[in-house]
Amino acid sequence: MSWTYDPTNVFARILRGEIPNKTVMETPHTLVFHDINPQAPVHVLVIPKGAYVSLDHFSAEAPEEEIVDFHRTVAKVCAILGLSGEEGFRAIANAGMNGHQEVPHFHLHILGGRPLGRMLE
Ligand code: D5M
Repeated sequence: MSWTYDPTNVFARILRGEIPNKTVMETPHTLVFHDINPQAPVHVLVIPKGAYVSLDHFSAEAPEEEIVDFHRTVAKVCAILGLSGEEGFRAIANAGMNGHQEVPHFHLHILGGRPLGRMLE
């Protein structure tokens, strides 16, 4: 499988500092910022700094250090944003056309702060 990364996508531009963002947390390999169009009281995006198109691209090709950093950052940001308790949260990674992915740089949506409803029947 090969993935073609478009370096003009909006998250690549955020990572290059060309577009502002509301950063929640940053590590050497990962950035977390508020979604510009929040769908819940808490809606952040977790992105790797590396050039990965989608979850499967990241999972297949990122070095283990980047994958571990990404997931540890998810845990830390959930704690920081008060999502780690019983109320919980939802994490979504859209991919490709069927997943209706709009920005072709892998990102994990983390939503919380309200009941999010049943997603799968
Ligand atoms: O979702 C892409 C998400 O990215 C969508 O929820 C809006 C968000 N977005 C787009 N541009 C920006 C900027 N500039 N800052 C913050 N958030 C942004 P997808 O999963 O690709 O459909």
